[in-house]
Amino acid sequence: MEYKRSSALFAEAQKVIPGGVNSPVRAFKAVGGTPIFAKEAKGAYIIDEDDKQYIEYINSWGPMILGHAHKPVIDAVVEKAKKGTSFGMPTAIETEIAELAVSMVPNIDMIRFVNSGTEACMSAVRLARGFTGKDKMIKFAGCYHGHSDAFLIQAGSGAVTFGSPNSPGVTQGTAKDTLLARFNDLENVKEIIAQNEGEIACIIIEPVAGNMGCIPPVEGFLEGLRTLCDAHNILLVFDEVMTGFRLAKGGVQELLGVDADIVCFGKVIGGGLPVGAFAARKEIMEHLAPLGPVYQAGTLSGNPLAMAAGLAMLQELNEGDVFQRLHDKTAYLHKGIDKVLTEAGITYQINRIGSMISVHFCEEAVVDFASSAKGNNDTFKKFFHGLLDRGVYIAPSAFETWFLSDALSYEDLDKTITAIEDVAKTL
Ligand code: KE4
Repeated sequence: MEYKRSSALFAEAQKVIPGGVNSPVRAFKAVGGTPIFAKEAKGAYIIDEDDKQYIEYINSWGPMILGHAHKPVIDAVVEKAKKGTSFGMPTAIETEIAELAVSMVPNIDMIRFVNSGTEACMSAVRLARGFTGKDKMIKFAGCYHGHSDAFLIQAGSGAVTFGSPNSPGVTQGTAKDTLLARFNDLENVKEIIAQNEGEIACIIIEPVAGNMGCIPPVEGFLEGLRTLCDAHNILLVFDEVMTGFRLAKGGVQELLGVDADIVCFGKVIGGGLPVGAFAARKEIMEHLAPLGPVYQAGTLSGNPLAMAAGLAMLQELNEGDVFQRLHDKTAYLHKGIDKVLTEAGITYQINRIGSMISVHFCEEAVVDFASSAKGNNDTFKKFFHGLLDRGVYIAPSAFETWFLSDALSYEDLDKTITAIEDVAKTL
């Protein structure tokens, strides 16, 4: 398929922006080819600069849960913008969205808004370290918490390991405090805690992983982490940047009934504008400046336009049965993909929970990073480009999840399933 205008724009972009993008995953490196440039979007559809329309399953990597250019969100931002775009002063709308978020999510009394999921997770870990007085953190291979140094760590060899940086610029000094565990492997976590008794401030996890494909926790895994944290005075940090306000009103804590100590948000909470947040019970949040000694700040934190977008989004999600509709649509899509890939004799796995779903071209169940990495990427590349050419836009990497929006109709889902049926014949 010829993406003429996107190709020309990409060539220009690469002259002044590293890799031509402002976030690496947009560059199509994992699937090859030229990244398509978005011109506009409405509801369940994106239109690229070559005026080609796609049924889309990225939705800005999660935020567009109600569909693109959702009128109540747009109207709220436009109205707010007329009164100024930023003040660097407290505003009433920050309290309004804070009160609403706190009312929707279990176990949080207070919330601090920041400008990205990275900032939310980075600040949450600093807060956990400040609250506990301990330095180390456990994260899980394959979980992504943004690009802060402490998270860009790849395991060294051995089960119990000090991380080693997987990005230049991250120092060994930073890496030594990040311990890497295997997702869905409670024994491995127990081992790491035993090796570092008394030194671990927090365990940070995507309670439903979305950065190695979609990987739900196995039965008892999150509950086991909760028990371990209680026994060893470790804070459990749920990175719900993807899952917050997506899998349920109260996120994974509500959906799966496991309590976190600190919860991180992003994506949906900003309605598509740059917003992240972290939240916890009062005794933890009171350690934050200006109340307490743990410093955290941001010029544009609580920005009025971003708050207006987020508030309009949360208000709609707080009413009605959007989460059930999203669950039903995703189950319908799952069933349809199952049918056509099976009929085509393809070897595949599908992981799904709520409105998050991913397709993996491998034999065994995908339950952690190692099993996710066994997916056949050549097949995935053909799958991705085959769908793109047929007007269906899924995440340009096998290590991502698809995000459904409520703007998707069952006709859109049927068209998607038909496109997959067609592509399956070429795999
Ligand atoms: P941001 O700093 O990109 O807003 O959020 C970082 C982050 C934190 N936690 C989780 C669970 C996340 O998924 C993310 C960001 N997600 C990626 C998609 N896998 C954003 C896309 C991108 O990097 O451009």
